[in-house]
Amino acid sequence: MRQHWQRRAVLLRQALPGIAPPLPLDELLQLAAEEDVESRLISAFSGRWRLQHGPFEPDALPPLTRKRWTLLVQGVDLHDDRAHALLERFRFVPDARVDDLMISVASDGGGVGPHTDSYDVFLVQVWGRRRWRVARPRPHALIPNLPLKMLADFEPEQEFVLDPGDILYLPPGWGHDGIAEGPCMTCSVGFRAPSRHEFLSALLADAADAIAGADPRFTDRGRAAARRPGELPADLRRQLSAWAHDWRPDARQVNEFIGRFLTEPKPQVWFDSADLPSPRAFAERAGRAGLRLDRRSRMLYRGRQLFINGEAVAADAPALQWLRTLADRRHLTAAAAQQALAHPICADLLRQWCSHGWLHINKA
Ligand SMILES: [Mn+2]
Repeated sequence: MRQHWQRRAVLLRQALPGIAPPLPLDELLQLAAEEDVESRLISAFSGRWRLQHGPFEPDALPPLTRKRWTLLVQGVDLHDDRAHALLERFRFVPDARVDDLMISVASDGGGVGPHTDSYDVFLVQVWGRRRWRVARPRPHALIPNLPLKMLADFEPEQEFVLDPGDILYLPPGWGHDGIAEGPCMTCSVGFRAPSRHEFLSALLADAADAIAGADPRFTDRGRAAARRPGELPADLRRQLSAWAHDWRPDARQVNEFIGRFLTEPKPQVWFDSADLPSPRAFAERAGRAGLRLDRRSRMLYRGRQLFINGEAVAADAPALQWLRTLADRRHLTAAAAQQALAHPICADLLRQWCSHGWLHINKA
């Protein structure tokens, strides 16, 4: 991390020896047929680039024996525990920076063309071989009139052929072009890095909701009759300017918003809620089997603050200890769950989260 992260491309030969696709090809294709799964088909049949958006029925896809196409399935970790388990191997990067696992399957010669991305990526080869050509960041021109952003002037500096188990790391902005050598599957571990615009638009929208309560309105009792009706009144400008300049979120509000913002589930995420179990039944079952976070749950903490799926949570010190453990390990063993449930606040939160579908009792 210290030497390479966000600095340079690195090839990690056999970083995951013996790795297999996290889910078999037919199951990946089934996911691509689902409405709530984001998928794209990119083909370059007879040299013509084409982009299509899913869902795709499996028999609507070209056969793997036909050259030069690739199917990209986004956010597979949200839909499949095995894909989520692969993403979890990258927790040497903080959860707040991890985004998703994309899986691409390609026929011989398939790829998306030379391009750059705004985020770091680990490209994990899980089946077959792929040839990657990469180049350091520099200003690029794009090929006009294509459905994809493709570099017009890509000049590769390094070239690697990845076998299953090999990983290529690329920092943001590096030019790269991956071409399948025979049918292959690649998992892309993607990261998130908020931009100032993204963060401030969300913060300002949140702040706007927060100040909706007591809402003073401009008044101008006793105003003289207007002689120049087109002129912007000075008192109106002064009042609006004062509202703009006097508004400032305090540190507590900003810190709380940061935690909610960074744990906000993706728009397509749905949790399956269930009835709230009785405290006794819950304690008994969770204490026997242990607890695990749902793969879609995002949970972070900072000091005494705790956030889960876009909500800030208040907890006392003994509860916090176990909730932080849950955030770090994403599960509590039966023994740990028993101790956690001994704290009333902790027990109540965990029970609520189970009924929201954010947390599950392990299968005994
Ligand atoms: Mn890319």
